[in-house]
Amino acid sequence: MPHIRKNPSWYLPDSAATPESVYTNRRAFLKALGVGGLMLAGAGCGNAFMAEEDAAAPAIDDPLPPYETNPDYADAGRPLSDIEDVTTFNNFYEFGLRKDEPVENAKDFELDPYRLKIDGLVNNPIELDLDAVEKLGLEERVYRFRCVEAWGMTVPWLGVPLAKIIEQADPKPEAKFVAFKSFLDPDQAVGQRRYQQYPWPYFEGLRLDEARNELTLAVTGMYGRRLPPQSGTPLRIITPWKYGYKGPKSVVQMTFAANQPPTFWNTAVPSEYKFYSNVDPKVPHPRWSQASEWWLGDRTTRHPTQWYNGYGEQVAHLYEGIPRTLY
Ligand SMILES: Nc1nc2c(c(=O)[nH]1)N[C@H]1C(S)=C(S)[C@@H](COP(=O)(O)O)O[C@H]1N2
Ligand SMILES: [Mo]
Repeated sequence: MPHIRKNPSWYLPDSAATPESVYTNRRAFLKALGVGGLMLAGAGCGNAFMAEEDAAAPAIDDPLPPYETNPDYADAGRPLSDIEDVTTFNNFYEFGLRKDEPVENAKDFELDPYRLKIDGLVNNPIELDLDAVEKLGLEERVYRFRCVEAWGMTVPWLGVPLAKIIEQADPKPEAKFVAFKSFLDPDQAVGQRRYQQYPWPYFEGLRLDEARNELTLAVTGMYGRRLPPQSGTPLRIITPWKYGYKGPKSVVQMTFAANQPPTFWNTAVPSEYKFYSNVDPKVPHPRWSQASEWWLGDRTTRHPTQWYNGYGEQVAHLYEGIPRTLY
């Protein structure tokens, strides 16, 4: 593995887990008992569904299938962000509005069993568990990431090109867009209980050619491990040329459609968040400039923001003839 790093704060060895977190996490609980799901099933106290459920439940310390770093995206031209910063400074409104809340409030969050449901205008509606997604070809790519709030980071993601997932579902010719839906579970997500003004669950959308672009990733891990809860376990979408909110976390459904789908932030604050949301230093947010940004770990040094976050070579052709201010 090319990136060797110290374990981040969210990675607790079993011996360090508190009794409380052990008992609220079914997987860790089974581990503490020294039994895996397969053994349980084999011992006759499980059924096929249980065995399957266990196989689908992701945990941070579950082994990943073998993967390689994509040589085209091995180097993002700037230093990797510190994993500690990336996993303690988060936007995940389901778990609180402050940047330091998701790491705490999502600690025990899991989607178990996990299925990515793919439906709408497709010839082959399917549900994929995490193994099925990763079998399509997991790879590592280092991408620049830019939040609309003018901060950035640089992350070694592990993911599958979304185009490979789309191929499995075989969209019909009428399909021109794809809508994504995040999980809905107010019992686990304090923000979904507390902030009723938001139209939960989180939802986003892309044009089909954007979704199929070589850059678009269905991400299941980062820094050589699976995604921790606060980073969008078990699967999130990453489109590095767009502002971060275009990439929903903890995605459970993808629906192909003929028309442009509504989005969470455009629905909540239409005057500030448009559908395209391409990174563009020349198009200011109504309340602040987008000309520069700071990177996690150093709030005081400003860096010039690049059009399409520097990915114009891969995506500029998608927007020929569309005025930048529509972004
Ligand atoms: N479901 C969901 N997805 C989400 C968000 C969210 O609040 N809920 N926030 C978005 C925003 S604004 C950003 S910048 C990134 C933040 O990802 P990070 O916390 O891993 O940096 O997630 C995006 N995806
Ligand atoms: Mo963001």
